[in-house]
Amino acid sequence: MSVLQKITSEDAIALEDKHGAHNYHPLPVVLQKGEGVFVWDVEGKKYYDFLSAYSAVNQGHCHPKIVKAMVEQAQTLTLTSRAFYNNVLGKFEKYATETFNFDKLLPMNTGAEAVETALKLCRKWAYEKKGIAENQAKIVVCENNFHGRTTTIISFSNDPVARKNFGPYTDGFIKIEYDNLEALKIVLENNSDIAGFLVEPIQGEAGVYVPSEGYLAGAKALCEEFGVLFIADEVQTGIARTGRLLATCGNCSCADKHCSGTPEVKPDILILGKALSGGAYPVSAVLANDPIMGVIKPGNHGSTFGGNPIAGAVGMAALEVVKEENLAQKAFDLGELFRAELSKFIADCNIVNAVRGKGLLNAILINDTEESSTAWDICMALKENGLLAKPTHGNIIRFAPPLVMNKEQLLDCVAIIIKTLKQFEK
Ligand code: IF1
Repeated sequence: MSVLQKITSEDAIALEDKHGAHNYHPLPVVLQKGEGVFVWDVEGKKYYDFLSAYSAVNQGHCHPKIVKAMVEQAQTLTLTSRAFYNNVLGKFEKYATETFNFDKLLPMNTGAEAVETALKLCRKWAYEKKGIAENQAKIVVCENNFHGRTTTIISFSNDPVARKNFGPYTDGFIKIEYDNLEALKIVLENNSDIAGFLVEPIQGEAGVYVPSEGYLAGAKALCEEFGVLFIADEVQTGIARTGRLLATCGNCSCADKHCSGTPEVKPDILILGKALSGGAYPVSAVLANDPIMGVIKPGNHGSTFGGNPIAGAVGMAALEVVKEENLAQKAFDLGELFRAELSKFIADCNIVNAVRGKGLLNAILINDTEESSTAWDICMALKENGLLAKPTHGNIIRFAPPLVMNKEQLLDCVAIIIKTLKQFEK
């Protein structure tokens, strides 16, 4: 069967069911085309994409600038491995380190790989710079975190579905409550072998939990006080998704109102992925300054595809799009509008308890139990009404459209969402 051969949704689903591992439970829609904020299924039905591949497609599906960069590089040189230099990686590293204001970048492919890289970097820095005894370094993480699916990462997850029966687990992690500075202070005061604090600026998978104003700045200050590395996982919140270039507000044009003067919280280690490529290709990266990244020597870390020419070309194009189309400001403005419009509806409805988020990373809390199928049923009805979204946990639906959406399209989506929610009013 050639990939160009037409296939029905039913057949496509049956093929995956028969031949594919069942590690996902997708919404029953089979997509075959994407352009900007829209996707089409194999029967030709058009949808607004309100998930953006979990915030990887911030620049919109098949952005012409990104696709052009990918095709041209793919027709020239795809992969050299790092056994040799290539003519693209250095340019990408320069562009990205200047964009995010760090000395060095270590290129990887997936978000989880970048998180693993950051953990290794933090530990090595702890032994060689902070002087923690070998194999004693601890890294503090937060309850209800999501940082990927590798064995080490799920070792510090408290999601039983992601963790159970994948042991034995990697040691060296201490879990504390998210958005609780006192909990972080206590653990730092009572442990001299803490190497770092790994945190999501907004907990995405946990249900788009936005921490209290000042939490990130307070956590960074505690890390500085105790000589601990502040590690920001911006795989999902980065690249303009939350209305700023980074949710930790790294080096963006802070003159714009979208920054609203929020203090910059510069991480010691920054983790990027997903929209670093605009969803066209797996590109992730870890950024840090020389006193930290300098502990990495030849042979310490790497990957076959990490830093390949296509990744570099796509990464540069994806970041150029963010700047040229002012996507941080767009996400800020459209996010304000989205939450304002939904809040008006929520005030008088009984099916939704709240809307929360920053920029265009938002979620609604459905007025039903986590175990109920209501959030799923609402997403199925949204699909029928031409908009694709998916619950994160039980009764929470995440809404994260591409940042290239315009105001008319956003208001159209708000109307679809409200019309659909009304179908479920009790
Ligand atoms: C799935 C959601 C989950 C991430 C953060 C690292 C990674 C992710 C903050 C790893 C990945 C994806 C993975 C995907 C669903 C989605 C996700 F939160 F975005 F919705 F799972 F929680 N740090 N998030 O969000 O990056 O290795 O996937 O490139 O695994 O089901 P990755």
